[in-house]
Amino acid sequence: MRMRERVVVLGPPGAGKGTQCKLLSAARGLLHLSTGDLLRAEVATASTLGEQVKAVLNRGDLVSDDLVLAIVRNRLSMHQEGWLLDGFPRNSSQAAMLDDLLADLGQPLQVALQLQVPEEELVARLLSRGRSDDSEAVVRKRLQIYGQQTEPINAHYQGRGLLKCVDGLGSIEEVATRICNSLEEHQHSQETIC
Ligand code: B4P
Repeated sequence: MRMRERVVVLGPPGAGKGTQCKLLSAARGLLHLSTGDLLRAEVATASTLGEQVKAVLNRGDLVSDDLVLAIVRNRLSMHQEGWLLDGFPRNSSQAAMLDDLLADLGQPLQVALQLQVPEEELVARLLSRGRSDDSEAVVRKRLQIYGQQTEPINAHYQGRGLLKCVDGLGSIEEVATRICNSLEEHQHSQETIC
């Protein structure tokens, strides 16, 4: 059962999605699919596409839906076991595309985990991370885009009874424990309903 967990991890930039997905994928044997990591890997190849992606990341904008969907479709169609989607979907059109893709693949989503962290803590974490797209102006812009485009998709999952909110403040280990408890609780409630 565990090997087939299919989870979307949501939350603002700096909430710790990447940090927690790495731990969770190792602990539960799940594929960790981070659209941010895959985009940064494309930038590292210095291809023409990579140069275009780099300019978008450095502005703090979102990369085009079609490009991100192509990346996700390619990876998920090769992987029938459990997975964690980290950083996707990022807006309502990506959420609708993901619904269609998962219906096509016969891999229904089981849970959407939302990591919650106050804005000033997010800014502090991202500025101390020091990635090339983490200047204060870019971080503020990413948070603004998150509020406008990404946060509204929580309602998409809440309406289907799939949203679980987890407090992302505290040590990395404390947050990881909360996430595991939340997944177990969700799984138990689904089994009870079935
Ligand atoms: P992502 O790579 O998804 O990264 P993120 O949102 O910046 O950070 P994350 O939440 O993963 O935080 P992390 O664990 O690193 O996105 C980067 C860019 O890629 C986007 O801005 C966008 O341009 C593009 N992109 C990605 N997906 C896209 C999509 N679907 N569509 C279009 N564009 C897309 O943690 C942050 C820091 O906090 C780290 O330094 C970490 O060590 C620290 N930290 C983590 N947990 C902590 C804790 N509990 N306490 C203290 N510090 C903690």
